[in-house]
Amino acid sequence: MKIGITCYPTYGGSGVIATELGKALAKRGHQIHFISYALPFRLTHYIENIVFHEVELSNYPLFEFPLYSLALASKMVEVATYENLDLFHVHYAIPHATSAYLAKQILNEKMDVKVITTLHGTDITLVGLEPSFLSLVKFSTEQSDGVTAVSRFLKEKTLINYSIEKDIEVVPNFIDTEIYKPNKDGAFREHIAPNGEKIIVHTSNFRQVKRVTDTIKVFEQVVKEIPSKLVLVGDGPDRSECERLCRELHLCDHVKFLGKQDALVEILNAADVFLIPSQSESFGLAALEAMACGVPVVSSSVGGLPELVRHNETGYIAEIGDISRMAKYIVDLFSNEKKHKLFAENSRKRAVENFDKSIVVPMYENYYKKILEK
Ligand code: GMT
Repeated sequence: MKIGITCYPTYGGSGVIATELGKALAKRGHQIHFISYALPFRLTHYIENIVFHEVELSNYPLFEFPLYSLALASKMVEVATYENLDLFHVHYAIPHATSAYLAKQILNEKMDVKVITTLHGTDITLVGLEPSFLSLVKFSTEQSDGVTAVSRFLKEKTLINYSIEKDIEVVPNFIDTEIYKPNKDGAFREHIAPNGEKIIVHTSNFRQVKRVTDTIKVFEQVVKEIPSKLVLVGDGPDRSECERLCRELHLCDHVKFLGKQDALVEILNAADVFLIPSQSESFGLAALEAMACGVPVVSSSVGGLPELVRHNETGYIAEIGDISRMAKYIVDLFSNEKKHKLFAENSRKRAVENFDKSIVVPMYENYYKKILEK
């Protein structure tokens, strides 16, 4: 198949999934054309069957605001025409599904290019619900030839919040469990916890929905019981507030802010627990990455997290903001080696058996076939 993939290239789980999907499909012989404003950050080297098309923005003085959605639609038309695309697969509805709709209409007389939209999270649960976007997201989703959502939760939210009557296919996030795998050889653990302390890791983009301050409040309770360290990976709007909170709680010696990091597998492998207390999380790719490395997850009970984390089997789930319960669960895991080992093994097993790319990529491939046959 000849597939145009559009995603946010520089940031976030939707871009990761889109890029890894494109790479996996290219290896399976499909022709992949990434169409975006920058090279997806996971496209680090040349891969046969992958071409990148940059959307260039005009800086004509009259356009005070960049016309990205329109420039993207134009580029989609160009790539579909000259590369003879079968379909556009767009990740994150805003504005990608709308640009794809426009491109499809423009191409309509010449060719029938199908549009598949993958809903990832805040495109539906947050940004899309803003009054200025709601009808646009509803329309663009309804007009897509196919729609996938990354969890049952997100599918239900889409159908209810936007009053949409449409078949939405649930295709979960996936991971390469050959790359994200247990490996306890790294030097990171000793560096962070030289006296054998336990390690809690959290990775996110430090937006409000991630409730990163909760990780610090949970840690404050854990460290009172068990010598431990908290490692925070990533950056974003709430980082300063988190650093301030650490100072206020006198935790600076125990909390390490690493900022954005590439060596995630090594960091995750040093973790004893991964903590994700989000306010909203349609799937939780970060938690899956940890599980694949054999790290039990303590999470909030929101969104798609309960579809990933098995309570009392691969980790624990608590209500949003229930700091004490999350701390209690972590202390429980830190003080019970046998249980920790079992949860770690269960986590790895669940990642391999349900969310490995060899299982999920064919789900997308089959869905493409189904939509193309329509
Ligand atoms: O929706 C977002 O906040 C952005 C998006 C992204 O690009 O990172 O994250 C969502 O998509 C990921 C990949 O499907 C999911 O694993 C995340 O759970 C989801 N984030 C939220 O729902 C907050």
